[in-house]
Amino acid sequence: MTDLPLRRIAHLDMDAFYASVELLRYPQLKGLPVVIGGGRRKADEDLMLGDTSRALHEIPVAEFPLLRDYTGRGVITTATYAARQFGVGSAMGLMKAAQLCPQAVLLPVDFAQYRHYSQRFKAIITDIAPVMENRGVDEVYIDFTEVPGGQREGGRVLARLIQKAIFEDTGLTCSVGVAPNKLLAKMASEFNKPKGISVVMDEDLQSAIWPLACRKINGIGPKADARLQALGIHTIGQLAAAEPALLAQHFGPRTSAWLHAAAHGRDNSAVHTSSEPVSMSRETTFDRDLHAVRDRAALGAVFTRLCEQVAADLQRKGYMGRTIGVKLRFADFRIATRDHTIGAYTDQATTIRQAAGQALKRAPLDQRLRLLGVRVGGLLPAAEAVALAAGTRTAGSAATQDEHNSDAAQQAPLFSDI
Ligand code: DCP
Ligand code: MG
Repeated sequence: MTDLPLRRIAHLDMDAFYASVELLRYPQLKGLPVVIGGGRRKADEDLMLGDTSRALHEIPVAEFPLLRDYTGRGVITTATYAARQFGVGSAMGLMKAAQLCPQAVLLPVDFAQYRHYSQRFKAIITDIAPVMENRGVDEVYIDFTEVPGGQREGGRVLARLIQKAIFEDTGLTCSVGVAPNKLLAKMASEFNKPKGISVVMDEDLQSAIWPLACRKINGIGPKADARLQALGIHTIGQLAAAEPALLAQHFGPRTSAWLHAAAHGRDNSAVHTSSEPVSMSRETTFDRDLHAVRDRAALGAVFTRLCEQVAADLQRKGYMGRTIGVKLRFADFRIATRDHTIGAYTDQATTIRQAAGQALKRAPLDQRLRLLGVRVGGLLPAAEAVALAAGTRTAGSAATQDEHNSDAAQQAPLFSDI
């Protein structure tokens, strides 16, 4: 008899996502109360353009716009954990928040930036665990069941690996819940935020899930919750114990059956991989470990072929991308990834090869390599990418490209230089 692997489903949610992305640009704001909301205002323009000779991370904290100076009807999209201590959070009006935490720094939303990081962290996940369902800009479900290591410590080991890979590549943190299904995983990812991992097994239902409010079940909104409360049902445990006939009377046969199953932690829904690819990649494991300098001709040829294959994949499927990444696995099984973002979307092998070479220059190459991979991320359907280029190609993006291309400081001749 063969034992089927336990179904292990993860829900991963980024911590204070928009705010954390802003802190990558403005690390001087780390630890401070920061809220993100509203469009760009004059104060934000002044901040960015105040002194063009200095980098964003050099802007003194004292120059940032504060919540106390805000007037208008904008709402908070998110707040750093330091700001949440004052009771401010998502969906609250900025003026109301200003009363609770006037000293918070207020930054405008920059969706393009959040989308970029969203694609990036998702590409890292699918590199490690390919069955991933997109749930929005900052959350995904991942099927750990068949992934090597996905069963270890109930999924904790793989969750830790993914957290680490995302942090090393982006500087962003996330929280992960691993459970027998999506329903429980979604609840579990909140248990230890931020930077948390929570593992829930079937036998934890009573202790970990039943004390929670019914609202924690994804699918029970404020209206259903109010009706449950009216019946004296506040916790998931109470919902589990409720008479099915009573629930059916108030919610109808379908919903009541679902409520009953959910309260017992039952959910069979599949992890749906998205139809829109986040990235495309090709990789090769070598027959014997290769050295970046001594085997550079062989490695250079493989590298070029991988770029050609990814380019062909992109062209065949009709996508273009602008974040070109390399993945290395060393003789000791460590993995390193490096990205290089170029000014314009591409599906061309030579452009990919050039950018991948730049990414590779920043990777440690002192050890023998077992595996080499090339990835193109930040994908758009080719038609959209072309339209975007026609409409918005600016001096700015051309400059970015030049800057990157002139950055070819040569050291030891590595295969990236071939
Ligand atoms: N968001 C928004 N408006 C809301 C809620 C969220 O614009 N009412 C945006 C901003 C968040 C992002 O979506 O950064 C992700 O939402 P989350 O609920 O996951 O919140 P955070 O990631 O900010 O914080 P947490 O650490 O609690 O997940
Ligand atoms: Mg989040």
